[in-house]
Amino acid sequence: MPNRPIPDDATDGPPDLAAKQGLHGHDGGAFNVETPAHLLDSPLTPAERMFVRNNGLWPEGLPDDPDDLVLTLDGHVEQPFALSLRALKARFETVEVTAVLECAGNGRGLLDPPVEGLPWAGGAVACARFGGFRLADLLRAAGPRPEAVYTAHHSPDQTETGAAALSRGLPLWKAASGETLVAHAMNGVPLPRTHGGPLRIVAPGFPGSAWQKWLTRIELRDREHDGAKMTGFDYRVPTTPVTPGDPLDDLDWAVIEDVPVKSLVTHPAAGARLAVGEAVEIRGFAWSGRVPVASVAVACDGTWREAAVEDGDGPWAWRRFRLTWTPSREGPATLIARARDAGGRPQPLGQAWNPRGYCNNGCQTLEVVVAASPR
Ligand SMILES: Nc1nc2c(c(=O)[nH]1)N[C@H]1C(S)=C(S)[C@@H](COP(=O)(O)O)O[C@H]1N2
Ligand SMILES: [Mo]
Repeated sequence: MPNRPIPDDATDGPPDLAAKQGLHGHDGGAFNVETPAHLLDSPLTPAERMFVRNNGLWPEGLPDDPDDLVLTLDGHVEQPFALSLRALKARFETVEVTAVLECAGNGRGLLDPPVEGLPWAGGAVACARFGGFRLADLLRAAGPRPEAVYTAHHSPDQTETGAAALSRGLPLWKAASGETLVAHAMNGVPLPRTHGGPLRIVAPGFPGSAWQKWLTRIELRDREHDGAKMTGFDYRVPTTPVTPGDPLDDLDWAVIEDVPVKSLVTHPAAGARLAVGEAVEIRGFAWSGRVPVASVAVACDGTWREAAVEDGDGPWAWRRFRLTWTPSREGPATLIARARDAGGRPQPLGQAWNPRGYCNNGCQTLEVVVAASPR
């Protein structure tokens, strides 16, 4: 399906696409939309406000009844199996994890010099409560052989030339971690088709590319997976610092297995009109990968102040930060949020440039306008 304007009825797309109102669409052959920051102002992002990242066309051939979906687990295992979602629900416990889903390319569009790839401005991020089976439980049932070190995830979505759109995997340590799910629910309802239903991988702390949608097969491998968008420069970063113009082939590239600390102001909105002497709550969310968020500071019109940071819904959820600011002078003003992780690493004040534009956690800069007196 070409990326046309978001349809206002569901006749030609997955049933929940119709609700994607207020999101910003990107050009290209696949359906990709992102969320303006002010629409992300709730601890759990509703499905209708969640960004969509498709590397290919919508999948075909998935069953109408999600419970009829068959998931195969094979490869380097003792007991391969193929079970319907109905049978999986009967056999495996469903647990819930609240986690941040962020495209590795989020913020790429802010890089200078620009790099190839979807120019996400910063809204390819969301936080939701996922329900599903622990991948660890499925793996235990299949019995990985000693040589198994990596999973490979397979789905029916294809590019326009008929190749697999994306087939990513996880190192076994992450696949077998308790937070990694094969999810069939989101925010208390069956996982919407738009977001990978009937089944998707949820890999908290890994970039969205690892969260395989429309999952039909998990294969255990004795080496790192080499499926679509796993090799070359895709979803990889150079292991050493790089400057624009460096020849890419000379660099050592590693799969992204963590995300750096980051924050987003969700209120006020960019361009909001504030007033001298009138207090405004500045709030948003901070998140990170393996190393937890420690603190958030916000520069309000040039002065840095610490925000209060609330606990998230578990270790993989984003954390609300708040700060009250009373503008004291008229004119344009800049708000900059800067989170720091428990290892003492702050978000860079500039950009985190790399050749493919992944994991740009540079501080968001928000312009507002302060008027002379209350409206
Ligand atoms: N099968 C499949 N899974 C996929 C993708 C895809 O194109 N095909 N895109 C990945 C990428 S790059 C991201 S960022 C997330 C986006 O998830 P969402 O569309 O639910 O927001 O899905 C991941 N899973
Ligand atoms: Mo992504």
